Amino acid sequence: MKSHNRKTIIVVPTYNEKGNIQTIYGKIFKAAGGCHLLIVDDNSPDGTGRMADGIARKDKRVAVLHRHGKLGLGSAYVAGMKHALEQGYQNVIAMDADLSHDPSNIPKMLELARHYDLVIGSRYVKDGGMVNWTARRFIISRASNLYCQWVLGLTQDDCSGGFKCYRADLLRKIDLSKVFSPGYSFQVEILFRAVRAGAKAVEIPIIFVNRHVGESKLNLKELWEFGWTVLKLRWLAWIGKV
Ligand SMILES: Nc1nc2c(ncn2[C@@H]2O[C@H](COP(=O)(O)OP(=O)(O)OP(=O)(O)O)[C@@H](O)[C@H]2O)c(=O)[nH]1
Ligand SMILES: [Mg+2]
Repeated sequence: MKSHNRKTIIVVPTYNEKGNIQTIYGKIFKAAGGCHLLIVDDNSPDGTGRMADGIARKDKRVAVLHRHGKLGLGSAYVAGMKHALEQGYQNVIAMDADLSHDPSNIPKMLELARHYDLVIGSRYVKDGGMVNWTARRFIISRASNLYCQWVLGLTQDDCSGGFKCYRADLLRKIDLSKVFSPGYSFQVEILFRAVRAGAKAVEIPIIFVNRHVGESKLNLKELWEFGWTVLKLRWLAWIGKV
């Protein structure tokens, strides 16, 4: 076990991921056996939470945070991050449960986390990319990235990705109780708040594989929320509240 692994918790939010949870669990610990895993489940109707409990009973490295209903991806991450800070972890890795993010990138992220506050798994740097995406999904992703780079002045190539490693020190500088995005726009909000907090960030290439199992929870409402969140963040920065 590498020593840095003992300091790391991987936060995986789940909603109806029963077809993926066992596989992602296996892959995470194959790549990073010394880490801990926190599954944040929002009372998934398909029983993902019960399956996660079964995994946690057999493996002491795993814990499950149950919430009463679908409260959104962003608030699930905030809950996971608060737990990580309370428990004294030094690194927090955020990743999806649907096998879109390959856990084999975790060791490289942890290596870089020794020098950077934020390591971003990026689809839009050299050698990064995506597999199995529809043209529509690609256009939505590219357009939303250009939009937040333009409005918020972000210089990262991938501003909306969810595979990241945060140093706990950085999360302490960001007041997590002020994060307001319940859903997918959380990704841009946390990136913006991290940059405003002076984070030293780096991007590493990842290949994002579109989910094979389960359903996407990304919908039109989430896209509208994304648009508004970016404008609200711009405004908050102008009045010095971020
Ligand atoms: N706890 C919790 N997890 C959620 C919620 N919404 C999404 N998730 C999880 O967050 C991760 C990302 O959600 P996805 O639906 O895969 O989002 P996406 O990757 O943008 O879209 P697709 O891959 O096309 O489905 C997955 O692990 C989901 O199960 C939620 O409201 N609560
Ligand atoms: Mg996904």
